[in-house]
Amino acid sequence: MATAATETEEIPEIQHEEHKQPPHPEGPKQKFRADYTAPPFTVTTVHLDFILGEETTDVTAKIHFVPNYGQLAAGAPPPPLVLDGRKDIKLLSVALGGRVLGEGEYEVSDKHLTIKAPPAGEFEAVIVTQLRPQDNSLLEGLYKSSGNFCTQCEAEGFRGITYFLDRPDVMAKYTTRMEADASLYPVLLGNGNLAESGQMEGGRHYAVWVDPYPKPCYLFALVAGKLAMKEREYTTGSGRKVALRIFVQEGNLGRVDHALDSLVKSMQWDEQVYGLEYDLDLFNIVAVDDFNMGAMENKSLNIFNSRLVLASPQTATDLDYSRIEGVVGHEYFHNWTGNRVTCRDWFQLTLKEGLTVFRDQEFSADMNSRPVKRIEDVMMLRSSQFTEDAGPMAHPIRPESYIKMDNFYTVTVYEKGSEVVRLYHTLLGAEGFRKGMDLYFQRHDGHAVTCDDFRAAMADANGVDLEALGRWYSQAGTPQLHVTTSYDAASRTYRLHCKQRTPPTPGQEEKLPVLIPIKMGLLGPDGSELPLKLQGADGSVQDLGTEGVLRFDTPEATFTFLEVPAEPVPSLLRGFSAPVKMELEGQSEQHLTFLLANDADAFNRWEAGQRLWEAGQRLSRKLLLQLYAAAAAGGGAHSPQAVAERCAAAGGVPDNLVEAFRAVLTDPDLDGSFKSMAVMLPTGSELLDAIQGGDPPLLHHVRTWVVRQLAARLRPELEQLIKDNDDAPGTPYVFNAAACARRALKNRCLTMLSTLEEPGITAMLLRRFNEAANMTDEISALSALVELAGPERDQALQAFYDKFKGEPLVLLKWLGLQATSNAPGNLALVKSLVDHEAFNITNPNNCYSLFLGFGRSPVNFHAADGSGYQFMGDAVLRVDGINHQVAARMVSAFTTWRQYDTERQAMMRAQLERIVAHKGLSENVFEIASKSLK
Ligand code: B3K
Ligand code: ZN
Repeated sequence: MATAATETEEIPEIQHEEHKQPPHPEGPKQKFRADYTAPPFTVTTVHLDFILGEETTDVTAKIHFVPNYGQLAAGAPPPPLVLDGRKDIKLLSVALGGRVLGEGEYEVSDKHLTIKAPPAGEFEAVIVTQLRPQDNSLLEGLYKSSGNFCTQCEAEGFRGITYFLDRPDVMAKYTTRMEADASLYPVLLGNGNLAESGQMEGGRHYAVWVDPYPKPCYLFALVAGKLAMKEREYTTGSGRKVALRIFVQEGNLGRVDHALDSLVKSMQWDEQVYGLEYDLDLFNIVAVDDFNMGAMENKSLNIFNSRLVLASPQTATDLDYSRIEGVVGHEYFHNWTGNRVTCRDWFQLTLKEGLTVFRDQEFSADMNSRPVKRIEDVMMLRSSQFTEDAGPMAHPIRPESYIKMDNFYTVTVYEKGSEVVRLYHTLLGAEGFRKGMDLYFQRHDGHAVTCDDFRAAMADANGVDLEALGRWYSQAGTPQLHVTTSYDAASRTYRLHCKQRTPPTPGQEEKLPVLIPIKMGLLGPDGSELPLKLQGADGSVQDLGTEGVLRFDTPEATFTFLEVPAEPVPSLLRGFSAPVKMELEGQSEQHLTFLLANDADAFNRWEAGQRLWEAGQRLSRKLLLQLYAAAAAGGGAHSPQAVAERCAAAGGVPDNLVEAFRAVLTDPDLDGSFKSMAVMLPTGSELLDAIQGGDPPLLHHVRTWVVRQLAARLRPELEQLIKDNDDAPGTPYVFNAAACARRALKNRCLTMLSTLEEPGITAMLLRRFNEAANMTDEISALSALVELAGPERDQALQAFYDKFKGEPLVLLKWLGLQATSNAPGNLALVKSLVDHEAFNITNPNNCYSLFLGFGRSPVNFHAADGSGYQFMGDAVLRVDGINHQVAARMVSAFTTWRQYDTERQAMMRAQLERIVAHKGLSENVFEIASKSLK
């Protein structure tokens, strides 16, 4: 690779569209939500004709334009028609009203086709473009995956197919004709219904698909290839028969049943809960190996990353099974929340994504264990979204600006967006929420709308004012809720004093209070729920029953409850009723134990357990930080041995911490999934939050040492739990909450024991690895072995590779495990994997497993000599030359650079600067890297 110096140029400034004249007219530009204007033209129909070929693919787009620019002044010509495009598409011709335009009548640039003088009134344009899908490594627009043609158009990929008004508020009816070689591409799929198909001369064939529903171009899709199919029939509540078809590569047909089952369950659930039926006779899912993200909800032709379709007990883990169920549901639910009602502009993305994540979370909760699902979602929110909200990329769920929209498919827009939808549900109740949804569809079916329209539908359907929820859409940052309580025995009055504050985030120094619905109850001394008599501002008394939702929307407020017979134990923020960080002052260990035993709300029972455990965790965190300080104070080499000696000299692990772990592990009333989560030490990133200028490898060694001490002292309990949760030989794999809990707990115990690095335990792991009856157990044993030095590690990795050589999805796990390993000097292995026959740098899943996996290794990514950073910086630039979206995700490994010690900060910063200065950098990577540096 050439040196940075020869490849650099001045760091370009971000240009503000319409706000500043850019030096490079088509360079990186910020787009602002406030600048939205309706399109000057709309489109009613689009006829696309694809001649799919091995060298080139020609696309003829017949587009019917309708003026939307309003009344023209007398004699004034219509405005120019500016269509979006991409530099890798070749314009062959453009005709208006049947007349081919001459060169002076239009202009083509890297990003646009401008028709200078369109006719007044409606007109038809015929645009012919030529594409080379086989060279399209961006995987946006039309491209090839495993020899098959497929598309990805959200957010702005359609402009890579033809010149168009590529924005979601332009909705049209599409007809797609495609022709291709019949033996290479026997399956031809499009949106809507198959209207016609037939054979042609020269061994070619064609198909015409007609989609009766108007849609934005980001929902357009096409697939042509050699695919096997499995079908099931579904009958909707009103009697419509729908063919459900999943298309996969030949040989994978035996692995689609779980996805098909999940689809049927999703369809039934949407009918039961929202009264929403599917609206066509056909629903297709196609699995492709090369895909930038998880899946895409194209109208009636969902395209999925194959890792979210294919599952068998031998190749997929419990986590894979549960993700497939959730994502199949998510994409199906988009048919109404996203497709029938879509977004006016991309700033409104959370309108469809936040709402659809909420719907898929509720679906999974109904299919499995509701409390466990809620706990998992909240854990994820706290670990990823709260971090994003506190870092340089913090943005509101409805962002105010972006350079590349693809960078805003974030945990904030999706997961926090879902929490905001949940606020409506909490405030209005299930029935009120359903009324709101009904009105939303009644008003907006077939239209492209905004988050404000959603809020208005919810408010109007229920006759309530929901303006106060507006700030959740415009403010970034996680609100902090601080609660103190007081009880006056004489007047039998109980008060909750609440304060809120949202911390400043980049570009948003001042914050205003948000509406926080606090779902709550009060528990009497015997554990029963007390009646809630809330005093109003005017002195009136509101009877809330035994559970109420307090509306807290000011900087401070006091909620007063009357006729409270004795000081109660409060149960606040039930079900995690708002995405905030709550601190309840004076919440004692006794209160937590009492809530754990008595709270009527299952989530809060777990939360009490967590907080109780957090008391232990605080203890362990304190311990870890103390040991970290002791190990760091020694200076010099930070080898695992040196760290162990210093930690032992600093006092080791105290008995009360060991007892806290023992109590959780041996409690017969606790669920296995809960136990497996509860015995985990705080994560490295959580701990780094509490350390000024942390040293990740050192922290890792301290943490590993503590786990080893715990494993040694809890060995009998761990061994007993493994025995209790092991399946008898020959037990068939089932995917359900109980079976997953057994596997989760058993495997957690095995992982803890593996840190002892005893020959007997290592041999036992190797035996379990060899004899594993399902992928969940097999990969768990392999992960533990990969962290150990010695022949068993290499033996197991080789055996796994030999066994799954022909299984690209399973090899992703193999790549990921090795990349993430903290084995000393593992970078050399990772570098060799880049050149391994199993690794394919043009495949996004491969890059995510290898490069993002490597970025998760505290030891090797954060190596003191900067070699890990240099490797990742090189990899970002190399991948950016292939696929911008994948490279942008990789660069996020550097965005937390301010958390680390001075030397690491300087080295990570230098990589970000090198990346930003790289000539020919994509806008995607430029946006993330430059924003992280600010
Ligand atoms: N809507 C797609 C995501 C598209 C991402 C574009 N970069 C999947 C989903 O959320 O359902
Ligand atoms: Zn989605």
